[in-house]
Amino acid sequence: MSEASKTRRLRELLHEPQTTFLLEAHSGLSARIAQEAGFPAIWASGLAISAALGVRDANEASWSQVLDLVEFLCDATQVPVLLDADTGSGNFNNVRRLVRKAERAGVAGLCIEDKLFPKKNSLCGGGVESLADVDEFSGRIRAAKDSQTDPDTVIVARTEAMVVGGSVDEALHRARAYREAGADAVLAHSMSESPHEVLEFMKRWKDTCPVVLVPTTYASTPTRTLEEAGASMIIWANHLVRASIVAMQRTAATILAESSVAGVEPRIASLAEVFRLQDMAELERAEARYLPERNAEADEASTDEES
Ligand code: SPV
Ligand code: MG
Repeated sequence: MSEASKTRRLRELLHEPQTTFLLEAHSGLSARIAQEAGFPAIWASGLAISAALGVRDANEASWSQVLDLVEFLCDATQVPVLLDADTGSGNFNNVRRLVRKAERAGVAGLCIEDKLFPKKNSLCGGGVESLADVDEFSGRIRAAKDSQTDPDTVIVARTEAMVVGGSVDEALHRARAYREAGADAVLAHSMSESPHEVLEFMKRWKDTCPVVLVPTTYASTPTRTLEEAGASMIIWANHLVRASIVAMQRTAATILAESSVAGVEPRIASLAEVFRLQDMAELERAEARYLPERNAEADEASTDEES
């Protein structure tokens, strides 16, 4: 799918009557796995990407390092990628550059949150962070919309009001301002274990514009409840990286304990599966098409002549 059709597809998904589910990816490989599982779009999660890079989700990886990696996700898949663009890495001016570069990397949408650079992951505790001023953040959203070169690139404005202990009123006030600034959708984030505040948000928001939810802390809420509340998109934000952590920890411990890889073989992907996911078959077809045909007898003869 071309970059233009990916942006169009993400926009369509946002406006479809049914809820769309996005799964986190943090590498080309995990993006391909999410796509193969059937997810129609991918969340390029800041938490998962930084964890995979071995750094904290606190803008320790620079935005350009993140984009270099996200380009692999986009290249590896045909479904649209929604980039977790954190705060936009600064003020309106940084957002403008980020949006243009992200489009070139192949992302179909950017989600920008109303915190200040550098931010920390919303769920990690460790002190409440301050929110951006509403007007300043609205300027970031306006700048994002003015900078996109593809009219279909989706800009999601994420409010962290409820994450930092603010009220649903505050979240609604902010979301309305961001919508007026041009956001295509809003993400109402919450770190409550109960869906209560996001459900109240949804009820009062009505259908002003599409709403994206991230049910990580309220994961036990039936998905149906969030669908019925009108969520346009639901992001499962960190589950592939978490799955891979457990698999790698178990595998590493077993190999060390047994001083052998024999015991883990049946429980890990075969090399054939690795090659399939990398699409080695396509490279073989391309070699047959583009490399000069190799003639074994002629090769042998030339080796004889040389010796
Ligand atoms: C992420 O996946 O990086 C997110 C969602 O921003 S959360 O971790 O809930 O903040
Ligand atoms: Mg994030």
